[in-house]
Amino acid sequence: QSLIEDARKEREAAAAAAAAAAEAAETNEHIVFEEEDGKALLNLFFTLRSSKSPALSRTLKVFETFEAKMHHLETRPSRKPKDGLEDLEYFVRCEVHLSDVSTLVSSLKRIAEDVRTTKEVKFHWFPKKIAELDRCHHLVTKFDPDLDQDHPGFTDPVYRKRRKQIGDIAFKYRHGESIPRVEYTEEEIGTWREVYSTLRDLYTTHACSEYLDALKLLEKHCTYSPNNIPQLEDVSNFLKERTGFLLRPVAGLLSARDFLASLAFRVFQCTQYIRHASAPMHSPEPDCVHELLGHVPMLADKTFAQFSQSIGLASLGASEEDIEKLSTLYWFTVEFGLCKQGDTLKAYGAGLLSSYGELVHALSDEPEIREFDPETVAVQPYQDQEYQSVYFVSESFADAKEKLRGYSTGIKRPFSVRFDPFTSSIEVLDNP
Ligand code: HBI
Ligand code: NLE
Ligand code: FE
Repeated sequence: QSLIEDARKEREAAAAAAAAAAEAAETNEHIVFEEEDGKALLNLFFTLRSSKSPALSRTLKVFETFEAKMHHLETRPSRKPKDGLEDLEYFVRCEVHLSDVSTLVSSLKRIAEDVRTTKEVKFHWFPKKIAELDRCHHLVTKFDPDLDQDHPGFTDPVYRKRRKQIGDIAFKYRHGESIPRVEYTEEEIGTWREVYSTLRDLYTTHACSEYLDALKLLEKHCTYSPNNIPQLEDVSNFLKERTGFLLRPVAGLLSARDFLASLAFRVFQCTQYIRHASAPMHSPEPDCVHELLGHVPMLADKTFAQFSQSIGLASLGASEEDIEKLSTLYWFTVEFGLCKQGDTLKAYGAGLLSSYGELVHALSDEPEIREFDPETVAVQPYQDQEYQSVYFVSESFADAKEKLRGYSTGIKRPFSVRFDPFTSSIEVLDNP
């Protein structure tokens, strides 16, 4: 238990250091980030003791500091006076930057008593320029070899150290830089070789034709082979020429919001470490095998690239509920999708194409197979530990793309977005 606690502290310290570094980098950056953030509507209830003057002016100073836009301020004598003094109860409704909410509330707690709050998110911040993806770095701790006792690397200190080392590349990375190369060890290349050779044999019968075409090109032009783990920088340059997609390194699982936002810019967030040598055939978390063998060949297909970007664009500034639905759609298409080819079923989902075990399972007669329909898929429950029990089939990527377009127009947002490929930025149009 204390091991977990230590690991957690270490990770928090690393995250704080990374945030500080990011801030320092931001001020030196030639691209100036606009001071922008999502907005929250905050309801605050608190009591100011009259024995503690000048409590009111100090309180107002807090609101001023955080540039809170006051919508309402109301006060009344407290109904439970203490020490015979007339305390005042306050109700404030104001609009503040989403990222300031917790600091504002804790500042207020130092002055006022009985502080109670409720919050409504007005809208979520989202990146408008490709360089702002540097701010989409919120990791979720799931399947973490430092924290999860079931992770095959949990009891392997060498593996955990290696993960930190490779993760550091991602923490330090900024948009526009070339992706540092990793010199993989013999053991790591051994893991890659095992997965690559087993999967390579299966692809002929199990992978869709778009995938097979792209894999051939990657083998010819991009150092894909059983004996070499391709470098993200080389693969990124390859994809850039094919579909304009870029890769950027990431240290692990990102929040769904941040992950999907990058797709809007045709940027794919890629892990650079490899799965533990003891579990080559299936990993519940992404690793470079999953990114390079699962995602990359599909991202080289024009229609699939458009499909991926559309999910990203639909996610920008969306509500929590819509992000959840889009994540689920992403899960059952980009990760675990099947498609028809002639009269056979083939895999195009990256989670299938990078897992020998699940690829065979998905195309056996065990799982349930249903037709892809965005409305139903968006609310289909799923788990991310084991093989899926249901998969969805699309007629083609063009068909899936059209259906998704229909679904996306039903998502309610107070604005619409358009990607400008000349500047790699998002134009926001306010809806009347
Ligand atoms: N983060 N690094 C990374 N890779 C993923 O594939 C990924 C992610 N975060 C969320 C996510 N996938 C999906 O669960 C969807 O929610 C988008
Ligand atoms: N299960 C996949 C694999 O083993 O490669 C990874 C899935 C990541 C969502
Ligand atoms: Fe993935």
